[in-house]
Amino acid sequence: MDLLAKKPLGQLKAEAETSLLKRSLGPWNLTALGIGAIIGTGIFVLTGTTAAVNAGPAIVLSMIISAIGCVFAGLCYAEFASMVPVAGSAYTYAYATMGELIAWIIGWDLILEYALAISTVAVGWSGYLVSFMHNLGIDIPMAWASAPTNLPAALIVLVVTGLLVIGIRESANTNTALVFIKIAVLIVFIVAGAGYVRWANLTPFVPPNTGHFGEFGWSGVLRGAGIMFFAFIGFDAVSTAAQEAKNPARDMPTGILLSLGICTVLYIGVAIVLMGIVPYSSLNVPDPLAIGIDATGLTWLSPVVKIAALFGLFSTMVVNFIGQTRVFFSMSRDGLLPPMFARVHPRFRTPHVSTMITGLLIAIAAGVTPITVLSQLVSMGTFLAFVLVSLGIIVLRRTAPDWPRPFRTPAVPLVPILGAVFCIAQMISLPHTTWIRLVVWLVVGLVVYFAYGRVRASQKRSALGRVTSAART
Ligand code: ALA
Repeated sequence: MDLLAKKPLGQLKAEAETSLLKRSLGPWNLTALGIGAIIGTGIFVLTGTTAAVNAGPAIVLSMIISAIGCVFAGLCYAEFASMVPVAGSAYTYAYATMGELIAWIIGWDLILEYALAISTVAVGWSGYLVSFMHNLGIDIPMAWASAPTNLPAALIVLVVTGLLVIGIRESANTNTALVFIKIAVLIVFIVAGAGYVRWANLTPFVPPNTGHFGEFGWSGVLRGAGIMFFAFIGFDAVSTAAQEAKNPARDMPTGILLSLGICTVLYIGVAIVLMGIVPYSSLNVPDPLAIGIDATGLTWLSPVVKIAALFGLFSTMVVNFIGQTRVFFSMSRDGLLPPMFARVHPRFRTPHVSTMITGLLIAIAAGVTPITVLSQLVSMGTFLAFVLVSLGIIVLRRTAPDWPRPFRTPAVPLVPILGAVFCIAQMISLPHTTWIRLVVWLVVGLVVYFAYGRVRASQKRSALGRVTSAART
């Protein structure tokens, strides 16, 4: 049946071998790529807003819950990435192993994960820009820098789009430099702020529930985990670069797990220090880390943190954008999206049409939507993709036991089950409105699939089949 049609392994290998992309990335480049995608608006903005509204100082526990779920899912991702080391992330793995419909759902979900994450990061960028300009004596009116007219957010997306069209992605070194800046600023924040932590700010560690689910208390901790999950999203972007990895079987799992581990340690450090420096209730602002630094009185550090945040968030957008265009490239090549998404510019060698269309939509979303709506929908969509990836590992151990697995997820089925359970628990903690938005998104996706992708993809498969059998005779 079409819905269960799988992409043949031979075709995947041929695509990997004929790829124009160079195999130049080692384990450190891949880890840097992961960190580049992970550290962003989550830690720079949501840590503060989520502590103020949902979890209080116990945001630290929220982060730990979220990180544990990510490690389980990351171990499953790593097995997939080593089995199917070609570009396209979870979408490609699913197409090779679980059939077209699940692949489509995951690919459609990844649009939420990557594209909408860029909008979210752009809103975070806008918050730090306003804050930095204030230091320079220029006050950008909030009416222009918040939904539904967040002009800096929309404009920065257009700048990133332009750079990607002309091919900024060539520079892995720039990414590595920006990653160092991001890591450095978080470490400086921890070290400089540690001396100003006051225990009074950290107690009560779990503020009492207000009577509403998700507003402090343990339900607040869980909802905090669901929201802070956004901060960890991105480690799977490593898997979109599988085709450029020198030794994907070994380096993909390393890149995924190491980037996740480094970010988790940094996040927990930042959260403890931030919660200790200022009362959590004062952090429902667009630039919480800056508020934390201002409270220490280290005036020289404040602009440094803001500039580093601006550069750091910029790089997060670039890396996620590249991930998005690669997923679109794979989906289009398979016939599930129109061919223009796989068109490559003759001179720039970038998927320029796909980049421009996506960039425009991302800019609009960034300009008109509040950060809470965006970030929660990104988390929700990504949770669903992670649940499918985790369960997929269990299914595949049964249906394709002989497929080579250079990296094996440990303790199957326990680890994938725990991955799915952690993700589902955090999904349940998110508000109903976010669920409704996810369902609407999925319904739109299914309409597109049944009206367009299913027919086109099956035509493409039979054309490929004819070519293959003609070649054999
Ligand atoms: N994890 C990324 C961020 O926090 C998406 O911005």
